[in-house]
Amino acid sequence: MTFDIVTIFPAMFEAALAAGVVGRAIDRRLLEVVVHDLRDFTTDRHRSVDDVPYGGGPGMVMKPEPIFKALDAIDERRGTPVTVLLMSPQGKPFTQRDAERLGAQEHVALLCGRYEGVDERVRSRVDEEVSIGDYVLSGGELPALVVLDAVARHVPGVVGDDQSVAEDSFSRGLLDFPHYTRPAVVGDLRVPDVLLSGNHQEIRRWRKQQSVERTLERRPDLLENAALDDEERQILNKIRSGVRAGGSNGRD
Ligand code: 4HQ
Repeated sequence: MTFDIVTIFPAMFEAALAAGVVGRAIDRRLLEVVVHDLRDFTTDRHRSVDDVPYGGGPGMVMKPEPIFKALDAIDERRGTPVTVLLMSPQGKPFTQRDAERLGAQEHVALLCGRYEGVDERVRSRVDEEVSIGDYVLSGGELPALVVLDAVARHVPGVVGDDQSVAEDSFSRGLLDFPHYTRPAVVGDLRVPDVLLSGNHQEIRRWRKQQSVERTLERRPDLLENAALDDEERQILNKIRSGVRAGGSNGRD
């Protein structure tokens, strides 16, 4: 899969793309990521990427022609259709579903705006406008890295165990269960006995219980569309009817 990123701050991508799962996938040629400096597509002496807004008002707007030229160069390089995403707080909230869907595309381009945003006519070349959340950032670069990371994880081979990616609790609409590692006791904080019991049936059941309880407590909205298995459904029904599972003290 290929990603083309259009930005006025290419340096923001260097460390982020070299590290971890994504960095390794690039080394292994499972992903190709090209970062395009928008100023390379300007034609004026000052390499201007922004201008004053028509109609007046504060701030600056990103000029359309450098962006169109960058997208033309990307189309030319890729040869086959490129899905163009614009990072914007006005976009549709980006979800795990979107990450899964976009992971099946061959070529994705990510447009990163700065200032007050891009000239509205840029949207004629955009397939999807996506928001990573309801807060205002200084530019689309961090959102582009978020989207790239979440999408790349769905490209076969990028994450070691693609079974675990497909069955990731979040993909099914549940929050993750609590994790512990050694030592078993730190100060007065103990690892739950069940995890030390070696009873794998009980451990599986406890983790499901924790996932369902946490989701109900912290993100009940997720349960509307969750793909629960029979056991999880049963746990949820039990909690909702006021029955506590053995061992749980209801504190979390
Ligand atoms: N921005 N999700 C403003 C965001 C944003 C978000 C990107 C700031 C675009 C012009 N993008 N620029 N939240 O806040 O995607």
